[in-house]
This record gives sequence, structure tokens and C-alpha cells, in this order.
Amino acid sequence: WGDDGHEVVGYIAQAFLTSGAASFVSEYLDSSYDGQLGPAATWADSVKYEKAYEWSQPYHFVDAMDSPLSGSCSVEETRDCDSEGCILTAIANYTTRVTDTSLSKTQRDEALKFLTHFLGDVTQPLHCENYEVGGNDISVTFNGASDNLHSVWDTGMIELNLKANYDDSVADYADALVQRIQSGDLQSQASGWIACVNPTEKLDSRATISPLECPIEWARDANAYDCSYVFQYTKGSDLATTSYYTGAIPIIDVQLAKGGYRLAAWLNTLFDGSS
Ligand code: DCM
Ligand code: DCM
Ligand code: DCM
Ligand code: ZN
Ligand code: ZN
Repeated sequence: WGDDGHEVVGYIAQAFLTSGAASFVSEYLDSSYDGQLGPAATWADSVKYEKAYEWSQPYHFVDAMDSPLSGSCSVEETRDCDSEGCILTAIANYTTRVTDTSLSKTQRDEALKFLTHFLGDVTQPLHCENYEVGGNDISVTFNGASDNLHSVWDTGMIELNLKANYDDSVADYADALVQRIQSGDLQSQASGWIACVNPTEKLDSRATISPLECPIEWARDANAYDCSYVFQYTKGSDLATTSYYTGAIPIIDVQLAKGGYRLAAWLNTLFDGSS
């Protein structure tokens, strides 16, 4: 996702943190973010082209070598996540590091910022797809301009939706999604989004669960949209002015909502022993 999507994920998560997780965030998050996961969620993108952080570039996605145009979608760790790592191993790594009391405050702050970002990216269908470099190499027209399919999903459709429905306010969009999770149309689905973060289980009793289990489940969930929707646009059409856009918005809403709700549940499990 672009900055707007990541900030929405961070703001949603913030709204669902329980006290222990909220305390960890306010104590460990770099003070320049004022204790808010929303503004901190874009940090990982802001550093990834710096020489010192180039190693983190492959952590933003998993190149699933499936066949979405043939209706075959899948994510496999051994096939799709090579030795340099991917978003699956990055989530596992930073989950371990954020709770590692032998690490410095700066290292745990960095782990929290990476987790906040990657639990967002793993819900973007094209971040869980190898085809045409996750859609980066597919040229499309969007809102009268040349663009690529990946960027339309990361940024273009979200910006248009923010302008049309939320007065260009990321905070208003996040608030609306929080309301829909708490008491609206997303309420009945939300517990299913955190099936991998058992609310009644303590971290210790999950010790036998592979740290990759949840990231893989989340990536497969996002990747399924590559078969059901993402590549099913009319070639040559303007994606902003067709049913492609109106059909994509509910998918983007629910994916950003999942990212935020899962991030809160994840941190609540790690720092409160409950989600
Ligand atoms: N780095 C790493 N392992 C990761 C992620 C990042 O070693 N999973 C970092 C540590 C250093 C940089 O990559 O900042 C280069 O590491 P090295 O000096 O071990 O080659
Ligand atoms: N690092 C990481 N994951 C690891 C090891 C290191 O992200 N498994 C990052 C944390 C530091 C940087 O690399 O910002 C430098 O690592 P080190 O402290 O190991 O030199
Ligand atoms: N990206 C991806 N899969 C890839 C390569 C890149 O999902 N195999 C994402 C990362 C960025 C966007 O595409 O969100 C553009 O990547 P870059 O800036 O590295 O070209
Ligand atoms: Zn992207
Ligand atoms: Zn990213």
C-alpha cells in the first residue's frame, strides 16, 4: 500500500489496542510519532531506498509463483520466499524482535515499525503475487493518466476514494472502518480475521505454532483476490471510471480493516496475553 493505506492500518490498530500493548507502543515507539501507529506505519517505506536499509526491500512482499490468470492462486513458503527473505519471514523475525528484551529500545522500536508496515502490506493482493512483478509491469489507464496496476491498488483507488467520500482525510477513513468493525457491516467477519491470534491463548502456549503460520494464512487470504478480482479488468479501459473501481473499493476497505484489526490483535497477544 501507499502512505494512505498504511496510515489507515496503523490508526485502526491503535483503536483496538488493549492496555499492555498501548503502553508498549507509547513507551517504545519513536517519540517523533507521538505514540501513534498511524504516522509510524510509513516509516519502513521511507527508509527502504536508503543504502543502510536496502536489505529490507524484499520484506515488503512475497512473490507467489502461482497462475492467477488460470484461476490458480497459492502461496508457498519454500517456493515463494527465497533465502533473502520475504514478507512472511520478515513478520516472523520482527514478531520475535519486538518482544526480545535483550534488544535495545531502538531495535524494538524499529521492529514495531516494521511489523506495523508489513501487517499492512500482507493484505495488498499484489504484494502476494509474482505475476508481472506484482502488477508493476502491467500498464493501465487510471483517471485519465498512464499508471500501472500495482500502483492503482497501492495508491490510486485509495486516493480517489478518500477524495470522494472522506474529505481527503485518512483519519476519517480509518474512523469509518473502526466503526464498521465495532458495530457495522464488518462486525460479523472481524473475529475470523484474527483466527490466527487465539484471543484466549497465552503466547507461551502457542510456542509450538510456527511463527510463519499466521503470515502465510494472511498472504493466502490476500493472494486469493488475485484469482477472484484483481486481474479481471477490461484492457484499454480507464480503471477509475469503470465497475472495476467500484468493485475494488469494498475489497480495499476490508483488506485495510483486516490489517489494522490483526495488528492490534497481534500486539495485544504479544504484550497483554490476549487479543
Ligand atoms: N539485517 C540482517 N538480518 C535481517 C535484516 C537485516 O542482518 N534479517 C541487517 C543487519 C545489517 C545489514 O542487514 O544492518 C547487513 O548485515 P550484515 O552486516 O550481517 O551483512
Ligand atoms: N536486523 C533485523 N533483523 C535481524 C537482525 C538485524 O532487522 N534479524 C536489523 C536491526 C538493526 C540492523 O539490522 O537495525 C543492524 O543489525 P545488528 O544490530 O544485528 O547489527
Ligand atoms: N513490489 C511487489 N512485488 C515485487 C516488487 C515490488 O509487491 N516483486 C512492490 C513494492 C512497492 C511497489 O511494488 O510497493 C513498487 O516497488 P519498487 O519501488 O521496488 O519498484
Ligand atoms: Zn506496493
Ligand atoms: Zn511496503
